[in-house]
Amino acid sequence: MLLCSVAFALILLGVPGMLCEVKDVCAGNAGIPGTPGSHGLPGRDGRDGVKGDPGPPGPMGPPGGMPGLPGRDGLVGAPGSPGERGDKGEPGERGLPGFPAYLDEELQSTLHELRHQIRQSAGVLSLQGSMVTVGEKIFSTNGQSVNFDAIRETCARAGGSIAVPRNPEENEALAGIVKKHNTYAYLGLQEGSYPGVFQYLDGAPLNYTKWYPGEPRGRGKEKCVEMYTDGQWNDKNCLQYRLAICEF
Ligand code: MMA
Ligand code: CA
Repeated sequence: MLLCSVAFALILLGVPGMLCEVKDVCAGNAGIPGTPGSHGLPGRDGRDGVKGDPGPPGPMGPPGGMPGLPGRDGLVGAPGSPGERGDKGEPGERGLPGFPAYLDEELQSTLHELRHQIRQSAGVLSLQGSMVTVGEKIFSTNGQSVNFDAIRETCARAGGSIAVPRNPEENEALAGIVKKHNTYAYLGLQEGSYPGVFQYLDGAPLNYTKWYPGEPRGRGKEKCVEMYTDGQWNDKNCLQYRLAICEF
């Protein structure tokens, strides 16, 4: 139809060589497609896309501005080590008079019990012969024989000191122990700075002696004193094994 219309128009325009009768319209083959036209104008902006992720932090800015205010106080620290002991204070005022001890029933019954227990202990020890009481003094032996220094050590450990008779009664009591063990004992005496002059271990001079006739005759060579089984004394070197008797 379009072709016919074009041909008809050409006839009407009187184009030479193009003679066609209206009845005999012919249809040719399609021509080669033309070249693409030029780009059209840019379209309008599309709608906004969805919001993107936040970007990375930016670099630190240059220093500037005034320093900030100080922060709050920190937590309390651990306690320090104790200081040195101070000087002793003045004694306090004297307190009111106390309750009289004889009216304190609990105290009295404790004392009664202690006296009873001490009496029992002393009784058992004296029956064993391991304790001899003379006046305020108690002599006791462990039955062992050792040298002078070892006896002093043993007695000191026990809270006493090596036995030494200070009067005839004490000498007799000690002699009884020596005789019973049939072993000489060292006494708590020693030779002082002058040969033949003996003293108590604290350096005090003797106020009682019971030397065997002719003793002491070690003349500086025998600095200790032993008791024979008859209770008499002999100066002797300190390295013999002698019965350990202590006094308390
Ligand atoms: C021993 C010794 C002395 C003591 C005399 C007594 C020989 O020495 O025990 O101390 O004086 O005997 O004869
Ligand atoms: Ca002697």
